[in-house]
Amino acid sequence: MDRKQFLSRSVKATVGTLIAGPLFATSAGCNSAETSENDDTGTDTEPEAPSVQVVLSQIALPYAYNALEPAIDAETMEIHYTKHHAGYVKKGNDAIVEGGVKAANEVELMATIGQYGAGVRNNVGGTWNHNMFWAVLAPATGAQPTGKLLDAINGGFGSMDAFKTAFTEAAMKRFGSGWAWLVQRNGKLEIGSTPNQDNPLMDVSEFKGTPLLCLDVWEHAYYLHYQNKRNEYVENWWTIVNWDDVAKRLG
Ligand code: MN3
Repeated sequence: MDRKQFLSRSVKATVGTLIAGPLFATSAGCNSAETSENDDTGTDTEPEAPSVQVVLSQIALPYAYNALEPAIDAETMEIHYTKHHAGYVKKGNDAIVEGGVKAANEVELMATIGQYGAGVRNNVGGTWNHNMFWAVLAPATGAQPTGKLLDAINGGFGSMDAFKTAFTEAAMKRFGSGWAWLVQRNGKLEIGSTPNQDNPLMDVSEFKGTPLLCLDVWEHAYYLHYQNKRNEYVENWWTIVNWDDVAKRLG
């Protein structure tokens, strides 16, 4: 097909993708030019399958920077959200373009992330993990898990206290930077941790499952207020877990 036809098809494919998937911003992939060169029958009018590329975005913080005090101080929250997290989003989008990533959304990308470089893995993970982290936190209310979530925790770990002990241990034992996770896998709850910005949705992760709760144990998440005392950070963090959000993630 000639260039004019190609451009026309690309625009149609892009519009179709945007209508079909409003939750994810998309753009036509550059590779379709190469695959289209030998496809000039001149008779087909169907648009080619859209070649989509995920665009990362940062969720709006669902509360004020100081809303999680005293567990997490406002300055830490602001730097964490506007510098660290925003940085992963920007670098992730750059890495996606440079790496020629082809995936319709972040979850699909993480399932195939092993085929891309460290820039994609670290920054896509950093984007997704923090978006989840903000969502599973909320100003302290004293609320505790109830209903189906509480049953699952009791069934998986024996008691709420035993669950918190095991999760805290995973957070404390993660050497260096990383994340602690509660996941659901094959109908069961499991606790584990991942290094750097890996997560349990990644094909390269040794610990896999559907994330229900996550805890950032990078020093940037707590060092300003807690310095080296990760244990105090984790202990206070329990007071700001948004159990309603965690319960919604339970399958
Ligand atoms: Mn972080």
